[in-house]
Amino acid sequence: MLDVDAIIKMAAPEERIYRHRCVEGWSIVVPWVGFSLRELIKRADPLPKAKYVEFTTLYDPKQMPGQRTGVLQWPYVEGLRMDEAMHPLALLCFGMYGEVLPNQDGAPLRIVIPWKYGFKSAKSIVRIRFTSDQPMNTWQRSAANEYGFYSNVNPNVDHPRWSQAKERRLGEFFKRPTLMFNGYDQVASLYSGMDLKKNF
Ligand SMILES: Nc1nc2c(c(=O)[nH]1)N[C@H]1C(S)=C(S)[C@@H](COP(=O)(O)O)O[C@H]1N2
Ligand SMILES: [Mo]
Repeated sequence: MLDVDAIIKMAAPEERIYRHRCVEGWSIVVPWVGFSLRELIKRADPLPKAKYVEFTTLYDPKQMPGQRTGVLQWPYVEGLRMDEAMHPLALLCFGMYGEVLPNQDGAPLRIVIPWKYGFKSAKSIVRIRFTSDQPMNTWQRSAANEYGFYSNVNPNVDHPRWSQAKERRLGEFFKRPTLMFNGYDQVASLYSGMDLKKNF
């Protein structure tokens, strides 16, 4: 067990300006505050059999009215493959716009995975666990044919109910083209040899 105050002191905070692309077709550019998730993982020193990281988030229907409904199975859970979580772009985040993270954006601690659809960027994390099997993330559990485990931003793989080729940047009128890996080509080697149409 590690206190959140101890976690955020593990490395120097950095401001990282990332594109954010929601699976539903909107996007935004956000200045986050945090440091690479790998800093925390290195401290935790996982066993070699740890192949994935699972993030469980806060279940508190008193504070979070959406959780009083059955739209999803709560708590919201997300997961990453270990090499994805160890990629320097994967951010452990506790602030935005130079301020402490607001509750609605995932206080006190969230992850930001800029090359994946926004739902992979779990907010208000209360538990991090290493696993040898691929974790079942909440959206995949709810509709596995629509939301995969990887969910890398990919303009060539449409959602079954809408195209992913374009996106609307909040505040803009015309749509702009969506970029492979949301423009973060640095991560491409994580997926070399994988069929990204199958592993969507
Ligand atoms: N715990 C939790 N994390 C979550 C979600 C959620 O419903 N619960 N929604 C996801 C989705 S779909 C998106 S697009 C981003 C939105 O982040 P923001 O609220 O900071 O804009 O959070 C993601 N993380
Ligand atoms: Mo989203």
